Amino acid sequence: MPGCLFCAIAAGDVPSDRVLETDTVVAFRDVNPQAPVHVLVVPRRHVDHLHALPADDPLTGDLVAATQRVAEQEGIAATGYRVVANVGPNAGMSVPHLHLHVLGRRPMGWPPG
Ligand code: DGP
Repeated sequence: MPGCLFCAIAAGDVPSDRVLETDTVVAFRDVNPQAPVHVLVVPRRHVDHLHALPADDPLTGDLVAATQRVAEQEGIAATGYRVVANVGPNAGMSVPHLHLHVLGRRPMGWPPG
């Protein structure tokens, strides 16, 4: 989608610190990390947010698989990690392209802010 930051990152037109790429998904480090591991898992195809992704779309499974691979690669699968998908303004979504935050390597509080 023209003007979309994460479409541009997925296409390689904007640089990022990539940790994983597949045919359908890219994962890169968040520019403003909130934990020692903070990776964004992003579909190459533009989807506005999680609520706009049909549950039976194969991309749903691709995003889950990529998230699991990132956690394994980053060494946080055994100790635990958090996955966050902000959807819309009340959640504080700032980049309107579906992304999963994968956060780890520190204990986290609950409830989130
Ligand atoms: P959200 O608030 O859920 O929409 O999260 C957007 C995240 O994207 C936020 O944690 C900061 C990150 N971010 C914004 N711009 C860039 C960028 O240009 N590069 C990278 N790597 N991350 C970005």
